[in-house]
Amino acid sequence: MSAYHPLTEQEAIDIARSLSDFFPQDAQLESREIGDGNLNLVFHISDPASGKSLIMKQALPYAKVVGESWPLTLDRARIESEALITEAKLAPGLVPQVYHYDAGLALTIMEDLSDHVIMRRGLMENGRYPKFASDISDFMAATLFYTSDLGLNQQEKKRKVGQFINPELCKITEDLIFDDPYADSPNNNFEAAIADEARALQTDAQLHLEVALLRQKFLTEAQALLHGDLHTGSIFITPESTKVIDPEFAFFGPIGFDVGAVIANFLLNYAGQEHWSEADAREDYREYLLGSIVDIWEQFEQKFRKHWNDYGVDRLANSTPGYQDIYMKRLLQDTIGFAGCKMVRRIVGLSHVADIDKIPDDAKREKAQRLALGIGKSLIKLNRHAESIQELVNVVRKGHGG
Ligand code: SR1
Ligand code: MG
Repeated sequence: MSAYHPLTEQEAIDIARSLSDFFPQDAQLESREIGDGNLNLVFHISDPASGKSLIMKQALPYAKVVGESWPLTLDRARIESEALITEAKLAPGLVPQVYHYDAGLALTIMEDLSDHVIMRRGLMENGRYPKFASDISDFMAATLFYTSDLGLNQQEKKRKVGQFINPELCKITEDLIFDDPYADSPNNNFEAAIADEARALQTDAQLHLEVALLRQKFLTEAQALLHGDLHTGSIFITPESTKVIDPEFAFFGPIGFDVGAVIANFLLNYAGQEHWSEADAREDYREYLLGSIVDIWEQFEQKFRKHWNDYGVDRLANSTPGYQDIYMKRLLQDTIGFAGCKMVRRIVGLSHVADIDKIPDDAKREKAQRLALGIGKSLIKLNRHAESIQELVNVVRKGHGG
């Protein structure tokens, strides 16, 4: 096992060469550090002659987005590589292939997906992805069902809960999503133009009650192995293919947290469509996004129920009339609540999304931020009362006077 130190581009090449048979012996390898996320180094290693390439992702011992003052466990690299291997078994073809994991260097070597684009970027360019709802619902239904007590032997599941204990990464979520936005926290980051809205979040007792209840679920409900950070920056996409990346936040938590993450990031992009000047084009794309959200939820629900009906392992859950319907309704409610929390944090919390931050016009950006906050708050307040995904759609339409 190698001793930990952050790699240079040249060292990444040396490691790539030592991988037996991946590159031709005499390859002239090129290396570029391309990491633009919040936490890690990412090296792209390629051989222009053979066209072969791979990705090396190395955890840093601190959060890159803040600096060395925020130390962070290297164990997240193990969690990520083990989650990717689990997900590849349950949802084949929907995650990058892991070639090698080096625990000492906190380094995962995996398939290069440069022929795909990061979905956040794709949606910002108003791309449409006809296979996405089907692919992401396949991914979520399989990974979440077969790691829950419904689809996995319960003794085995408890051992897996131990394997994926991830306290430091969970704390980031507990603070940045479920606490800071509702307090006068130094971690918060919002524009002066929406200071009134940001301050109002700190005194909204009805909102605080719902967020506290959702936070309790995140803290205590080991329902299934989550991806844990399933936003559109964690998805590589083409119109024909979907690959889910970056499960370093994986742990056993409430299923709605993953489903809500996907929906929240579609809605953040929805709010970001303020950048258009032609109303027809803007509303047309928004309809595409809303239609996708409904498809994602409906396909997820239908596939999760099918896994359950065909392969459920829990006798009482399988055979008790009404149980499955109550379970699925709670998943929908959790999904809506967590989606709302994830929208709010991206507007007033530490880490934002480009869909909104990159709108150059100040007034349009402010309008998008207020829209996202309004939708997020309404979803949080709706969550425990929701009966159908249509209620989420109604909240969104109402949010901008539709
Ligand atoms: C300090 S890390 C900030 C955010 O980046 C990740 O993608 C997670 O969403 C985390 O909350
Ligand atoms: Mg990430």
